[in-house]
Amino acid sequence: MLVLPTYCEAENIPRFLRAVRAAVPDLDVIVADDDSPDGTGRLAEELAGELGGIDVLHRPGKAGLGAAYRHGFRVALDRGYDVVAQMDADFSHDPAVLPILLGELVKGADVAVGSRYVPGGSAPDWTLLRRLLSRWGNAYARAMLRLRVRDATTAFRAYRAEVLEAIDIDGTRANGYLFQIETAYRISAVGARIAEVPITFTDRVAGASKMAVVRTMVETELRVTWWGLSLRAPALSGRLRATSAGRYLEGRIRPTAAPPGS
Ligand SMILES: Nc1nc2c(ncn2[C@@H]2O[C@H](COP(=O)(O)OP(=O)(O)OP(=O)(O)O)[C@@H](O)[C@H]2O)c(=O)[nH]1
Ligand SMILES: [Mg+2]
Repeated sequence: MLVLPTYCEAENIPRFLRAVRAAVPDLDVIVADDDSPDGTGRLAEELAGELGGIDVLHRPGKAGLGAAYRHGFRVALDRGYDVVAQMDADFSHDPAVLPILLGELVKGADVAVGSRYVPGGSAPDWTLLRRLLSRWGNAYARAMLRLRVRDATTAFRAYRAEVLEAIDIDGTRANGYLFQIETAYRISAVGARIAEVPITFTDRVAGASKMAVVRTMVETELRVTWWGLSLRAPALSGRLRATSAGRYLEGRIRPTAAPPGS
């Protein structure tokens, strides 16, 4: 089962679903759409009627890709699928790589991730600044959280279902891009066997980016620092958790305005 969160992907979704079907004909798909005003959900329904094996979750409104993934993963797990994959629906991830990720699970991995930061992987369309920020963010998260994966922010992954249950996927809190780091942290902590497959991450083919880069970076580093502190000094973080700053860092209270792309 492949879970695809979508928000305003009308320009991509028909071609994308066909490309997924062509890459792995027997892979079922869940589209988790947050009531995209551009009609992505309706288009996905049309494709579902035509191609079969596609379900569309019509979520009530934009709640962040983490929330959409949690929902889609839970539906896939409840339906008893052994393998649950995830990817962006904007062609940043090449559907032709799906068979390679799934193949890693057949070879014995618990999780396979499409990685920009192993030999052969890259993000050629990014500016030098964005590349440096992503590299640095990944290195920082890796050191702080003792991650066993080089690309902790990639959203191109395949999981064995047991692993999603083992990491308590329903108990994750992040709604935005941090969701990928939160899950990378959890799979590292439970000792999952992780395979990293090089990918070329290309910029979206069509449609607008929903990522506010600087805001996302700052929020991400704050949370990573907090989790790192909780890992190393549980007593101190336990005391901090009682304060409002601690509750914010814990993800229990949201900043006043929901950040774009969260
Ligand atoms: N359901 C849902 N999907 C979302 C939301 N935000 C983003 N997505 C989807 O999540 C995937 C990845 O997010 P992106 O929006 O591609 O990130 P982006 O805006 O393309 O940023 P860049 O690719 O880095 O430029 C895409 O398939 C989006 O449509 C959301 O709030 N809800
Ligand atoms: Mg994208």
